[in-house]
Amino acid sequence: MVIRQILHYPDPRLRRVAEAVERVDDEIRALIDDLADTMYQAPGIGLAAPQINVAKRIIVIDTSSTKSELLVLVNPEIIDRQGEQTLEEGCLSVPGIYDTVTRAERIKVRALDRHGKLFELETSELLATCIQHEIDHLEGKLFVDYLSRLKQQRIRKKMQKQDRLAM
Ligand code: GNR
Ligand code: NI
Repeated sequence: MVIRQILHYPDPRLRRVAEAVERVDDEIRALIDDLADTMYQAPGIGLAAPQINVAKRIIVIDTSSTKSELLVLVNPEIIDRQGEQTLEEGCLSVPGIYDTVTRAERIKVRALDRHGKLFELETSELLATCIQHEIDHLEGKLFVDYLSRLKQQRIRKKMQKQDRLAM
């Protein structure tokens, strides 16, 4: 078990565009395990490598109620999107903040699994939103970017104060 530290908004390291994984080897699998351990411990339903300060295109997700269905996506790509849905989101990098975001309702995603095998997944509802939220992290994007400038300003101040007090 390796629990890694999760970066908090407005840390500029969350803004980097992550690099594609060239080969899914043991080192990448160890990183996937750390991501999963850190996600479950938080607890959260998803985590992207940039959130633990690793600029690689890797995400883990588990939206099951039993926390027993780990989904690993390496180099994920959304190849089809349909409709719109608005759900309330939170983010482990913006703790304590929740707000609604409108995203595609149904997506088809292509990715590599933990063995480097290509697979495709068609999904909707919370899992579709979560995958889009995590892929945004790989692009240096956060859910707060979809909120008004005023809300973003308030959130930034609140987070800076929280993290100052925590130090
Ligand atoms: O734990 C999380 N919950 C969540 C709820 C609604 C939409 C997206 C998410 S992802 C978030 C964990 C996280 O920050 N992943 O990047
Ligand atoms: Ni997040």
